[in-house]
Amino acid sequence: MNGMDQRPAEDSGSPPRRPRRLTVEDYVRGVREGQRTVLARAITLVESSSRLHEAQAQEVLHELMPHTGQAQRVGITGVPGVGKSTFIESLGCYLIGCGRKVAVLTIDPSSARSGGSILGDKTRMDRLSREPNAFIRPSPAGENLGGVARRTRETMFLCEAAGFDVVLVESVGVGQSEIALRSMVDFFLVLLLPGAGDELQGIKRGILEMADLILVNKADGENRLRAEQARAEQNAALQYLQPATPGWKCEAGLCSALTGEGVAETWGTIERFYRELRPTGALAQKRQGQLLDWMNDLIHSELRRRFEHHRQVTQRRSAIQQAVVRGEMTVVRAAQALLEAYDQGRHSPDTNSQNTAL
Ligand SMILES: Nc1nc2c(ncn2[C@@H]2O[C@H](COP(=O)(O)OP(=O)(O)OP(=O)(O)O)[C@@H](O)[C@H]2O)c(=O)[nH]1
Ligand SMILES: [Mg+2]
Repeated sequence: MNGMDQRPAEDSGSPPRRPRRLTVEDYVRGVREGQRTVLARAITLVESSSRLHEAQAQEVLHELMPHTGQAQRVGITGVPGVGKSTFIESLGCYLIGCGRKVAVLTIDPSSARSGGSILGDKTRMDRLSREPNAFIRPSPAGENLGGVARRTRETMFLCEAAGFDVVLVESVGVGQSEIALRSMVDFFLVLLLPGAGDELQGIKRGILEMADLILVNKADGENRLRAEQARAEQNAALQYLQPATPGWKCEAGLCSALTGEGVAETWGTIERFYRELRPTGALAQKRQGQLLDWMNDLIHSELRRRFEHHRQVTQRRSAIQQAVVRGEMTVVRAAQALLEAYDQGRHSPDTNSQNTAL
């Protein structure tokens, strides 16, 4: 591949005009050649909710599929302000220094509303954003987490096809976004603040149980001692947890994203993860499981959507609900009646079941 070509994919003649529409072949070639403009446009295509774009996006992704999968996929989560972006800046620059090509993505379902994270990340990742071998793409806009996570996942595939060999994904660390993140990366890194208890950090036990590595960040200055205590506590608690990734033992370490201390060691741990899990097939198995889970999730959410919007269902729903709350109908019969209404009307032309939201 030709490295990261910065030139626009279109003719650069002036005066500026609307960019030429790209064909599937244009997208595939441009992405494979590492043309950043084409990569950015391919991501925009993937993020589009227009049916027409969606069909083209799926064609592009299909063509690029054989060229995906070679990157190390690392997810980074933690409460707001723990230092995720600063850590990614530090790790990203370290990796660039090692000759790697680094893509940075985010899952942030709130970004459409606040717009803040985009601005924030641009400044937090100032050094990295100026590196020619780095590519930073903020979270796609989207009203629901499922949609946002799916776009991030497809963007990851595009970046891999464009030759990025490390993909770092940041999640906002609130709500369910870290669970979505966990389902698309190989290695899941949870950052903690020194000194604060789990409750204070809004970290649910479940998140720590999903971690492949826990890092107490901001282990600098007067925080150092508290950070060491927090690490010891985490290591003690980890003794009783099942490994998140079979065959891998999660440990707690220290780092300072600000000074860069612990960043190289962290990457050493991640490299060891790949060294140990690739040959056993555990990594391949994890990725295959993620793909199938994703497919099943899409089917389930689409089936739910179709049911919820189904005309016969919406027509009968209110009466059936009333009957349930008044104790006139058992819950099982009510559910059966609504499912029958769905089945009966499924093939009538006026239902919207043909309009998939996938
Ligand atoms: N002392 C110290 N400060 C840090 C460290 N890492 C990050 N910070 C500071 O903590 C603040 C938040 O850092 P971010 O990197 O934006 O945190 P984040 O987790 O990405 O935050 P959100 O994206 O808002 O969830 C910034 O002011 C950083 O400078 C560290 O290792 N030590
Ligand atoms: Mg951030």
